[in-house]
Amino acid sequence: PHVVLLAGGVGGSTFAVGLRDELAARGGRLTVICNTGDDLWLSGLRLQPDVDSMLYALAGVKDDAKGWGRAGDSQRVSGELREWGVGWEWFELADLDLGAHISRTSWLREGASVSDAVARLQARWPLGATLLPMTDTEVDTQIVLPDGGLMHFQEWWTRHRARIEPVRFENSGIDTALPAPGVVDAIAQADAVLIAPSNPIVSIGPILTVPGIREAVRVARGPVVGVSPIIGGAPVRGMADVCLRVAGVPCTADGVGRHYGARTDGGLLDAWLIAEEDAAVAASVPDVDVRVEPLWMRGPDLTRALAVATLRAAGL
Ligand code: GDP
Ligand code: FO1
Ligand code: CA
Repeated sequence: PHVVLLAGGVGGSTFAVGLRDELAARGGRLTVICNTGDDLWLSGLRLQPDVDSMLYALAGVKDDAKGWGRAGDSQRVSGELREWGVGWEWFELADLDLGAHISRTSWLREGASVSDAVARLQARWPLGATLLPMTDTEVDTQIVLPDGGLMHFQEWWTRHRARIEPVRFENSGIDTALPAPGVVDAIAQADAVLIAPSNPIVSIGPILTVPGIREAVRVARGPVVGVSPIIGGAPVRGMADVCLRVAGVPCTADGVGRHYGARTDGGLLDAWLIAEEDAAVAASVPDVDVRVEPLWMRGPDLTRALAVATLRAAGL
């Protein structure tokens, strides 16, 4: 089967590896549509945190302890940058990772599209999956501050650890952005469309806001199945609790399920996977096949089992 996954960085890429392995064992195919809302310009370089997390995870070179960046990376260059006051002092730009940023930026400056750059980055490794950015347009996520000012999502998270309460999130220019080449076709032709256990607001939110993508998922031929990133009423890691509060969505597994909504009722989901911890309190999501499965991705075996359960919910 051909499966499409909508995903962000840390949670999304962990799930993607298990899914890729399971599909490979079945002779299937995976296309990952990745959030680019986290992307930013820093020190003259274009960074794509979620794309890079996905790339490194699928390539098997991710730092699994951190959940992002390259395994065994070093900090020689950033020590030099710090001496000159270049970059954000709180933001890690490690040496091997910088190789990707410099390569990407040089391709973009030569006129390549974001899709071209993502294709060239992944051509280095046999990922066993096709990685597509959601759009080629720059739609970097900003938080709107109480005084009306803007701050890039990465600064809000990595510097302030989400302790400033945003008024809302904004992706300037997204209303006129187009889905990246191949995105809509992949969704339309997939045997299943899966929504990773990723941040619903700042990872999956921007993907679905690119004009045409939500509609493509709604009318997709295959079933649409989501996995809750919320377990026991809390995010496993990250700041999804703050993001959900800002968006007015309850930080519960069924709250997120209702936020995505039933496909039969103008929403996206045919099935929704929640954890045992949430089964008792989950008021269920109307018109969605809500299934209780182990959602903790603690190690490759559990992650693979979650991929199997998700495919099963999609009838595969
Ligand atoms: P980010 O872009 O790096 O923030 O990563 P994602 O948006 O792809 O994923 C972040 C979400 O992954 C968080 O909301 C976590 O709750 C969720 N997450 C992390 N580990 C797990 C896990 O083991 N199981 C589930 N169900 N969700 C997880
Ligand atoms: N996360 C941090 O918490 N601190 C960092 O200094 C940091 C640097 C960084 C550099 C490149 C990259 O691709 C990712 C990086 N991340 C860092 C991870 C990333 O900012 C976030 O975990 C996710 O984007 C949250 O959605
Ligand atoms: Ca992210």
